[in-house]
Amino acid sequence: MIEVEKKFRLLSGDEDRLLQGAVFIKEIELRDTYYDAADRSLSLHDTWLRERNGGWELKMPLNTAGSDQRVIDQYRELDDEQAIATAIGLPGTGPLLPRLTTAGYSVIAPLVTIRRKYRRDPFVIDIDRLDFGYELAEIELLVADESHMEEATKKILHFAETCQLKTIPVRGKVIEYLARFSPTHLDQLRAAGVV
Ligand code: V4E
Repeated sequence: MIEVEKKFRLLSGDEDRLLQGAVFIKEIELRDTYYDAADRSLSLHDTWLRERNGGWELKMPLNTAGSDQRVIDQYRELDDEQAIATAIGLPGTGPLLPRLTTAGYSVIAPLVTIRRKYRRDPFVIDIDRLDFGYELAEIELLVADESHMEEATKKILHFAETCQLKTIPVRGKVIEYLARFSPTHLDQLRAAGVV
């Protein structure tokens, strides 16, 4: 199964409309620590390495379209430490963190998110609240394979429209963190066409 997902900013009244008839599933805390190489070579290739609640995850872009094509947020994800090390060209073996440190990687964004998860069939809706005062909704749909992704994207956008959500460009949580706390890094991402 592939998860097709799209993020939305929540303006006044949006959350109530989005969650009308939705069933609350659970609330979780996500502790994400994002890392990048000293030359920012991961993020400048729209590649994102994080430790989430103790496990490692790498997100790499599926399509190579520019940021103006960002209709849906689709990434390939790895969660095996050795597979991640191979993908980012990290030498050696063993646990990732000491190898990253040796290679000059450092933390670029520490994020704490409270995520509330709901089901409003056939969609799953995440409401994310960050510790630094940012809020996002994510609408997700599971599809069997890539041939259904376009149809799923249309369904998500249509559903969002019926909830009167604005499909304005949305900064993901990391991008918002960099905008507030590392503006020079954000400028580099803009110059590279990642944002
Ligand atoms: C993909 C990405 C980043 C990594 C974080 O991904 P995101 O989907 O925001 O995290 P989260 O916590 O919702 O993941 P989930 O729990 O669903 O696995 S950081 C930046 N990006 C891409 C990106 C971009 N290139 N440009 C803009 C404006 N926003 C985001």
